[in-house]
Amino acid sequence: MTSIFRFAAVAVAFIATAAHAQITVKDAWVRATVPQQKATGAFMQLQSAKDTRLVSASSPISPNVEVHEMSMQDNTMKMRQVPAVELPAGKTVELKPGGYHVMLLNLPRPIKEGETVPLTLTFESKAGERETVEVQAPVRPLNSSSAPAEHGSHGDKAGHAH
Ligand SMILES: [Cu+2]
Repeated sequence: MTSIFRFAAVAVAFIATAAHAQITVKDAWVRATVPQQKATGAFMQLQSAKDTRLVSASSPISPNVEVHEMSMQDNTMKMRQVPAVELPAGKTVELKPGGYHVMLLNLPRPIKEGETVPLTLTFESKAGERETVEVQAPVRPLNSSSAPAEHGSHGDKAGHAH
């Protein structure tokens, strides 16, 4: 069962792989949002045959798309915009929850599981050559990640009753 499922997942990954010879995008996905949530992240694995860097991204579903990095600082998850994500030749760089991600901001509507989000990624080489890669990223549910579990309602309140 597991191997069949895995095979299906690989097939999807191949379809999602950009057709460009130099840069490969695998396993792209976007995290679903809940109503009122105006931003979400897109995640993927990037690999390039030559040194390059991811400098920007865009999507028809969001007027503001930024490249972000999340990191732990003083026990708090901090998120900031970065000018680029370096892609050393041949090395797989993962955009994942808790690390680099493509941030989709000011969403006009919720993004639901089962949708596909088109993304255009722009890469720039050291020589300043730009190229774009189109990706169709499926939307996955909110809880599908290896991100730290959110702290919900922990039963920390020990009662004072006897
Ligand atoms: Cu972000």
